Amino acid sequence: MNHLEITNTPVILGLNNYSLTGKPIINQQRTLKEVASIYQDQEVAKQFPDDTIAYTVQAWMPVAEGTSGGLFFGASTIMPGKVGTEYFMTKGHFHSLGDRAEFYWGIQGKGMLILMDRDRNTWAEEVYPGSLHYIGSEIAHRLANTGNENLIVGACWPSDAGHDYDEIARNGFSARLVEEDGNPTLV
Ligand code: PAN
Ligand code: ZN
Repeated sequence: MNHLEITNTPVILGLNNYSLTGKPIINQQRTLKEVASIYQDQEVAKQFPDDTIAYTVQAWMPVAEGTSGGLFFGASTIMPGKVGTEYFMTKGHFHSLGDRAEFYWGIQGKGMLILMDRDRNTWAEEVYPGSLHYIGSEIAHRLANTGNENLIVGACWPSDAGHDYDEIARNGFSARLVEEDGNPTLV
């Protein structure tokens, strides 16, 4: 940047659909098949068509992953749907630097933020447009779409947080969010 120069930000957030445009933007897509192993009924998950998208993530990473002191900004879209009684959801993770926190906020649709501490206590917060969620140190987090439209959730996290997917891949969360009598319930 030159002294006294007035510039344009390289990334724009569409306030109607919360999509990011500009550079550099990362676009991630997870098919249901790819994440089938997170569901109780993996066989049912594997039977969905190859092109069924479970969720997408857009992110602006202005600095290299792992940089200390920076921030990343993202928006996740979880599609509506269920595998048996279990709602479409993200893989979920602890941060690799476990003490790195994160903000989530609801933008569109409805869902649950499922949280688990290192002692494997699991609880959830309702997500809806305007709900704001502080995910503290050493807390695993996962989003589930409990509605029938796309669930869109914003996120902001430290650039050195990293993602530890292994722990959840190995041991899962200690509870699952399923529909029981028409209501989302942790079991
Ligand atoms: C989010 C998540 C996003 C996708 O940006 O990465 O919702 O979920 P998974 O990473 O668990 O598949 C975040 O929490 N970043 O730290
Ligand atoms: Zn995270």
